This record gives sequence, C-alpha cells and structure tokens, in this order.
Amino acid sequence: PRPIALKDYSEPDFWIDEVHLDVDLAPETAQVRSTLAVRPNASRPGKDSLRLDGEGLELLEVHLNGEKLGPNRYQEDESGLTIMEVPAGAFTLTTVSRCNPAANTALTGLYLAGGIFCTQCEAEGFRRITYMLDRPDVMAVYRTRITAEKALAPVLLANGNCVESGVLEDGRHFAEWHDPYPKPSYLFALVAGDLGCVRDAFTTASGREVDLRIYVEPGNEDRCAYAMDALKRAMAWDEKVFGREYDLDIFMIVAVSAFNMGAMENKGLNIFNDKYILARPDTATDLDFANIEAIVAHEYFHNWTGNRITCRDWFQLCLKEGLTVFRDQEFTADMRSRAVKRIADVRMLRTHQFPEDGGPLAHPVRPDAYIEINNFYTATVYEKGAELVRMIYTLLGAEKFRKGMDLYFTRHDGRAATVEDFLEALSDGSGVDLSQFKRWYHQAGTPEVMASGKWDGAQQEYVLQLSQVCPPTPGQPHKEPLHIPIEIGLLGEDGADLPLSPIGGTAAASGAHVISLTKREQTFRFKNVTAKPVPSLLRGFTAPVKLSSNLGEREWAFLMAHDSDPFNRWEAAQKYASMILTGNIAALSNGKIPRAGTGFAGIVRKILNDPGLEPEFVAQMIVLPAEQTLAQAIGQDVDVEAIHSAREAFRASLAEQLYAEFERAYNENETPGTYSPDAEAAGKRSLRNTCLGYMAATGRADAIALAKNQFDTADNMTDSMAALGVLAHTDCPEREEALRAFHDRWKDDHLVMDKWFALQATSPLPGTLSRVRELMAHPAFSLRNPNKVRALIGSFATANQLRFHESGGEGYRFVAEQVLALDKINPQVAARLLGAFKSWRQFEPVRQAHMRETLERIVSQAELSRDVYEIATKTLG
Ligand code: B3K
Ligand code: ZN
Repeated sequence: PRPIALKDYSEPDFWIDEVHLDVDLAPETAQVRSTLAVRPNASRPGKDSLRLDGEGLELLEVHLNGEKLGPNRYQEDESGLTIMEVPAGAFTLTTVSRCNPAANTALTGLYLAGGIFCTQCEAEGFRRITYMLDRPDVMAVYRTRITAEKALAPVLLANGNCVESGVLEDGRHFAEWHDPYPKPSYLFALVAGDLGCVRDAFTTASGREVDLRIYVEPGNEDRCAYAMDALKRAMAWDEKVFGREYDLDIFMIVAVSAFNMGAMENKGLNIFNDKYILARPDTATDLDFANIEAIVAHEYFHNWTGNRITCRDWFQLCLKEGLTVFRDQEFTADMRSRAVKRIADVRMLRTHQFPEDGGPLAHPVRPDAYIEINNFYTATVYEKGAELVRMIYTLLGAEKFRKGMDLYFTRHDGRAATVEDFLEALSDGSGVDLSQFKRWYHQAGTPEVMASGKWDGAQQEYVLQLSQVCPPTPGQPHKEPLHIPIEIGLLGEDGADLPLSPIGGTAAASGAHVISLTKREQTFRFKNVTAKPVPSLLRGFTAPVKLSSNLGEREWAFLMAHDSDPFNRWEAAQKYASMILTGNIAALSNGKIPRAGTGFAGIVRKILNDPGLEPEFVAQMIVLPAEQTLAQAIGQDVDVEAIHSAREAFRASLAEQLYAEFERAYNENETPGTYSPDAEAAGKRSLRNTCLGYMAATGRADAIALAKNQFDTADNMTDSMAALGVLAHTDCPEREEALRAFHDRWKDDHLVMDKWFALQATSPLPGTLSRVRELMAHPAFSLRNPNKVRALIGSFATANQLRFHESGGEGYRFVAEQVLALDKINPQVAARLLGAFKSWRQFEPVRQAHMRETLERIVSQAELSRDVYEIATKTLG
C-alpha cells in the first residue's frame, strides 16, 4: 500500500453541490440511486473525466444529465468509477448501485447489526454506500429518501429535517430527509430499524425550539435520562461559553450495540455506541455516567467544531478532534471538579499518548503521511491535540481566546479549514503571535524540560534555569525548540504561595505565573524572595512535556502536603510514590529490602483526615501510579513482575500502616438514600471504594468479608463492580461465587456482561489467559461485536500488563491470533488491538524477542488489511 502525503494535497477537479439519495433497504441488498449535482472546479480547468470513489459496490446504471450511459463511457475498478468525456459545464450524474448491509462486518459504510440498519462514514465509509467524491473538502446539501418494509424498519432516519413520509404498497413505507447545511460525505448518516424513542426539547438563546430525540432498542427507554440531561446541559454550555447555538429544528441521537468507536457526530443525527448512552444506577457505574456526559457533549460540540467548520483533508483531523476534546474537557471541568478533571486528563495523556509519542508509532498532531487514515484517530491527534489548544488558551487568556475563537467561527463557517486557518484566526483575533507555537503541530515526540532552581540569598532572588530537548521520532531526527507555557509558583516555608515578581515581567497577583520557554535554554529570575522557596513547576500541567528537576523526595513530600495548585499537589504525590516504588522495584530485583514509605504514609494520613478536601480529589491523591506508568518511568529493560510485586507490596504496606484511617474513610463516605450520579456522590463512592481496595490488599479476612458484604448488598453498579473487582482479583474462595452470582444476574444485559468480561481479563491472578480463552466461547461473546472484543481481549492486552506480558510470550501469541482472525472481520478493530504492542522495545530482552517474533509473524501473512499492515510494519520499525 502507498502512503498518502499532506504535501500532495490538491483541490478536487469537480465540486458536488447537491446529493439526492434514494435508498431502498433490505437486509442483503440495499439499492442506492444517487443523483449528484456536479460542477467543474474553476481553479482546475479542462478536466474531462470525473473520478468517483466507490468500494464494494455493485454498479447497475449510470446516467448523465438524465441520459443512460453505455459501458464505454465509464470504467469501474475496485476503488471507484471514472466517467469519461463529461460536459465542460455543470451536469447531473446518477448512479444506481447495490451493497449488502448484512454481510458488512467491518461496520463502516452501511451495515445491519442487531436488526438495525446503520451507517458509519467517517473517514471513508460513504464510498461503500454509493459513488462519491468522498473527501471532506467537497461539501454538499443532502436529500435522502429511505424506503423499507415497515415491519422490518418502522423508524427511518437521516440527517436534517424530515420533509415527507408515507405508506407504500406491500407493507413498505418511506421517509424523506433534507439537511440544509452543506456537509462533507463523512457526516452523512442513515438509520433504520425498530427503535424506541425518548423525547425532550431545548429552547436556544435566540428562541429556536429544538426537538430532542434519543432512539434506542425498545426496552431501553428507561436508560436514556442521563444522556438527555447531559445533552441539554451541553447545549446551554456551548451558548454560554462559546456563543454557539444549535442550528436545526431537530437533534437526534441513536444508540446501537455494534459500533467501531464511541460515537459519531453526523449532522443532526449522532450515532452512539450504546455503552455511551444507556445508563441506570443498577447497570452503569459512575465512570459510565461521566463518560456519557463527556461523549454526548463532545459529539454535540462537533456541530460547530467539525460540522459547520470541517477539515479540508484528513491531515487536519486535529482541527476538529483536538479542539472538540478541549471543549468537552472544559465542559466536564465546569460540570464537575476542575481539579479532578485535569488529573484524569493528564493521567489519560500519560498512559496512552506518551507511549505512542515515545515509540515506533509516534506521529505529529498533524501527521504528514498515512497509509490508512483510520489508524490516525489516535491519542496524539485527540488528546495531545487538545493539549495544544489548551496551551493556546493558557497563552492567550480566556478573553482573547474567546475573541480568537469568535473570529475562527465567523471566518470559516460553512467551509473546510486547515490548522493554519485556525492558528491565524486565533492569532489575528487575539493579537498574540503563534508562529513558533505552530511547531507543536508538525513536530512529534514528547519534549523533555529540565528545570534547575537556585535561591540566591545575597540578591534575594530565585533563579530558574530551564532547558528543553525533544527526542528523535520516526522520520524526524532533529527538533526545533518549542514555545512551552509553564505556570509556576513558589512556596514559602509554611507551604503558602509567595508573591511572584518576575524580573522583566509583570507581577502575578494570584501567586501563580506563566512563563514562556521558547529557547533551548533560558533563565528566569524572580526578585524579593526573602527565604529559600520550594518551586511548584508546570502547575495545572500547562504543557504536554516530561519535566525533570533538581527536586528531591523532601520537596515532593512538601509539595504533596502543601501545594495550592491541586494538580501539582497530586503530581507531587505521584512523584513521591514513584520514587519509592522505583527504588523498591530495583531492591526486589537485587534481593534488598523494600522501603515501607512511612513518610509517604504520614502525608496520606493527613490527607485522609483533611475535611476540607473533596473526596474524589483525596481518592486521586492516594492511588499509586499504575503499573504501566511505572514501566514508562523505568523506560527500558522493564520487568513486569517486579513492578507488579513491588506495587502490590507497597499497597499492602500502606494499608497496614493506615488500616484504621481507610476503615474510617470507608465508613464516613457512605452515600445512603437514592443514588445520584453527580460528581459529589460519585466522589464519595470513589474514595470509599479506593479505601476498600487498600484494606483488601492486606489480605485480611475482615476486609474480604467487607468486600463480599458490599457486593451482596450494593444497590448500584459502582459499588457492586468495585467489590466484585476486589474479589475477582484476589485469590479467595469468594471469588468464583461472586463472579457466578454477577453473571447469573446480568447474563442477558450485554453492557453489563462487558464489565464482567473486562474484570476477568484484567485479573493479575495466574490462569487469567486461559480464562480469557474460555470466555471467548461464552454465548455473550462474539468477535463480530467490537465492544466484546475490547472488553475481553482489549482489556487483557492493554490493561493487564502482568498477564499480557507473561514471560513465555503466550499472551502475545494469543492476542496476535485474535488480531489475525479479526482482520478478516473488522480491520479497524484488529488494528486497534495490535496497538498493544507499541511499547515492545521497553521490555527486557526475552519479552522483546517474543514480541518481535509475534509482530514478524503478523507482517508475513498474505492479505493483511491496510489497517493492520500499517500498524504492524511501523511497530517493527
Ligand atoms: N469523529 C468520530 C470518530 C470517527 C472515527 C473513524 N475511524 C468520533 C469523534 O471523535 O467524535
Ligand atoms: Zn470527535
């Protein structure tokens, strides 16, 4: 397969202004008559043949300006259709073709799953429905008529407003939809099937009444209330914070059980993986509720950042994704706790994006080449992309950022834009120069910032020396210095912030201050510092970098106890714990005695006893760095067993030292009465369950009994899952009994069964791999359903470091086997799963060899999809 490069972009030879689709649906043949209003692109004159994309279609007829064309006027091949000798001016082109929704297991294009016809067009699925210039810079107005047997598909949906519907002969019926907003083909959607509907309404700031609808499988109507509420809050928030109103009279969400990703922002008709819509206290956890809120908002926010203003080409993906993730993060921060949200987002960035950026799959936020675009819906494009927008926000400040965004919306509304357009609008609207900042978009890799601070007693100055380097990444051996905003504070002896007076800058009233590191090395000075301070650097994680400094354990302990910046307070706890843990990991390998961490435990005790802290923040403060995070911190020759044992031992040691505190916090954070999914109640459950986990880590019988009791009496899924997690990951007699009870209660609920699969796949106990193999034969499991694959195989491969990396390589071979089987069914899901191998070079030599062998075996297979081929070859490097 040949890579596509950004530098080769050129405008299309033709524009398409209107698309009329007439879709006649049956499970095994969907017939599509498509009429396109085509016009030559004046800037590319003289083209007399029109090339349209089309894949897996059976072409029946072609008409040009109403006249049927003979086969000598067009040519078909496996990637499309060329019409020869087209007129010099505008013309209409009609094609009639067929596809087979029931046979479509790749879940891109038009597919039938669980009895529902559904489409997924982003990035290049529309060409599997009909012939089209399937590229985002071609924007057209769509009219869609759907016809189907009424008994099979009583509900017929497409983008925009329903303009006509009616009954036909033979039990058939139709509906016609019209979307007045020009859009690229990837935002097209169609859904048909037997669906229940929950309705509500929203009045926009300018008084438009919007009909809100959530469509679900009949029987699930009682699980939509939270998603609907989140949608209304998102609509109001976007008006208030970004001045953006909804623009159609109807907004629909459809939840389906077979979906390749989380959700899709099709104009006026968002389609969701039902995992991110359906929630009831007894079936969904607090995390599920939070994800629903965030994803409903994310897809809604795309209406402006993605749909009204779309991407010129797929290299610009971060233009809509990074920006929209930033917007949904801000929404969640406003709805819940800003501090906790920042911690969660950085945790996510570090576990998923940093390894990507530091491994063979590293690519810039705006990639410059791809083989398969679906492989680029990555943590780098999404999460690092959001960090770049956040840095711009930090550099501009709220007010100027809003001015820049307003200009972006007015300048580019209705158009397909680029990253340059975005940066120019932000810069023009704010008056802030972003020319050096732009490097962040095309330079891959996580920059490393080194900080060294010194207090100069004689001058009463604090001198901070900063330097930056960015390690080489594939195709980018040399890096230019970046514009890095770094928020800092200085803490006095008592732990309070000192006023900051930068020399050559303006004093910060708040005690926090953002400096711009733009050179490879730079020195910053602060005056009137009368005693030796402890610096708090990169507060709020103002840049996606790895920071190292000359701070030691004592300073981390101090910051963990006192920092007024909640993010850095958490960061200090992580650093402190990580120092102890990496020491203990090394000790374990060398037969030395690990430290008990009494100093760390002492601060945890204070934090647990501080009534002024929100419970969720406390929970975050006391969770130790994950095994994957420790592996990253070690970076090479990683020994997963030593990491697991050291971490478990430290958990147990903390639990022994603080048992009474954990027990008290467990008892005090009960949430009696009616379950509420709000952040406050969820925070209490989170802290309580974190304490339960610690207590159980001691292995004490009373702790296990407490977990068992919680499992037996829980009236909500959060507490039930937390208790089951403890039991399922502990070698105790209650384990199997609890897993069975949970299974028997929920075996008919596909979303809850996914939790049951995932819990077993992430167990650190030996025998996990054979259990996972067994579970693949469970009636609720299917390789055809992406959620099942992610729950069972995906969580084994990406969330069970200990068992995936068994020293004999059996975990690798198992996952590779599934990747190859899946590649025939659903290449996107297969390629995603293969991502589990991306950090293979950081492990010790025996495991590295196994992983290399496994990857080579995959590459040697004939007939790999582009998706898997690209990931496998790039991972091998
Ligand atoms: N835009 C979609 C993702 C499409 C993925 C295509 N492989 C969902 C989102 O980011 O909102
Ligand atoms: Zn998105």
